[in-house]
Order: sequence, then structure tokens, then C-alpha cells
Amino acid sequence: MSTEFIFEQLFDETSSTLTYIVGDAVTREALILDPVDHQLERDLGVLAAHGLTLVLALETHAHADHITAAGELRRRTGAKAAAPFNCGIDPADLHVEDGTAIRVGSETLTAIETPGHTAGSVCYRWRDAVFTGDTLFIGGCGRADFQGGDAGALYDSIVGRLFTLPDATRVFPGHDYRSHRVSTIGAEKRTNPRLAGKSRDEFIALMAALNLPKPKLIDIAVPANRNLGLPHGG
Ligand SMILES: N[C@@H](CCC(=O)N[C@@H](CS)C(=O)NCC(=O)O)C(=O)O
Ligand SMILES: [Fe+2]
Repeated sequence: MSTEFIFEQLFDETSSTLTYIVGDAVTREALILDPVDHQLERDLGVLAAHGLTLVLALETHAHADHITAAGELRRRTGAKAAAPFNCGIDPADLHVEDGTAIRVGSETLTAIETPGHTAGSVCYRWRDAVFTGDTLFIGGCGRADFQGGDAGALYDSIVGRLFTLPDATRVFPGHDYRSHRVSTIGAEKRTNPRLAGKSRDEFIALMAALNLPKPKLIDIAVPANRNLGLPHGG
């Protein structure tokens, strides 16, 4: 593994989505994780500013609240698209499963299947960090009430998979609704109000009582995202 890498965390105000770019500073190849449709030009600009060639657009899950730019980035740049196997994103070039190693130059991301927010949700471990998608947020977690979501499975994914990573592992979530940007596994174990000191049953009860309104875009976004954000037939 080269020690030289490029890393960018980018925020979309409209959907509170965090998008990430990971690049190899030597080969200048890069991937983008969870890109948002209307941030396409921003993201191409960031890649160009670093002199990076996009080789992969990667998803943590089929999003319910915004549309991915993965398909359009593939069309514009020739990058491949990768998505979790269980998300129904059929046109992806690569379907990610537990343990799948995603290589970009000499950087490697390793997939961890973390069902719960959706049935197919995946997190990605990279160096001393983990990209947690909507499985684990800073001081919160994704909801579990649609797309095969399951609060018990979410608890098992967070506690059984993410919380068994080293405490110093940095946590980069897929959304943040309160201006947080990075945490650690150790800090989330100690202080995340959804999880710290909570039993599995208490977590399930807490999630069942959230009663959140459904995301405004869900009926448009989920079918679009299963087609990498492109219009069907497009
Ligand atoms: N108000 C937002 C809600 C977005 C939403 O529900 N986001 C999901 C992730 S796709 C979530 O897990 N939110 C957690 C929460 O709101 O506590 C919208 O309409 O888009
Ligand atoms: Fe989500």
C-alpha cells in the first residue's frame, strides 16, 4: 500500500449527504462513495483539481432521500459502478458482498455487510477508517422502517460488526444532520444515545417509537437509484 493518498469529504446541504473521494496519489486513480446527482459538477471539479481519474462510483445502499450520480458519472467518465449485492441495483458493474475488496490504485476498501437500515446496506473499511453509510451516524443511526429495514438486524450490524473494529477507527457517516463530520468507533460505543448502554430489545423499542415521516423523495429515489440514478431505459 502506498502511503500517499488523497481524501475528500464533501457535503450536500439539500440531503445532508456526505460524499467521499479516495484516491491514490501516485497512480491518480480515485473512487467516489455515495455521490449525489446535483453535485456532479462539484465532484468532477474536485477530481480535476486533484488531477484524479475516476475509476469507480461506489454505493453504500439504494438511497431513499436523494438520487445518486453514479450512473451519470459512469457515463461521463467511463468509471465503473459498484453497489451492494442485496440492494437490487442491477446495472452496477460490480456487486459487492461481505469481504469484497475494492481496489483503486494501491488503496483498498473492504466491504462489511451491515443489513438493518436497508436489507442490502454495506459499510466499507479503509485504512484506519470506516465509511458507515446510513448504518451508523455520529450520535445516531439510520432509520430501519423501509426497504427491508430491520432494527434488530441494524443493532447486530452496529454492535456485532462495527463496534468490533478497533476503538480508534475513524467513523465517516453517509449523512449528518447536525454538523458533525468524523467520530471514532470508541466514541460512538461510549456516547451514541441510540446504542450506549442499550440492550438489543431497548434499541428495537426506541427505533419503533421514532415515527419519522417518510423521506420526501422515496418513491422517486429508490427506483431511480436501483438504476444508478438514471431514468429507466436510460
Ligand atoms: N427529511 C428527510 C428524511 C431523510 C431520511 O429519512 N433519511 C434516512 C436516511 S435515507 C434516515 O435514516 N434518517 C435518520 C433520521 O432522520 O433520524 C427527507 O425527507 O429526505
Ligand atoms: Fe439511506
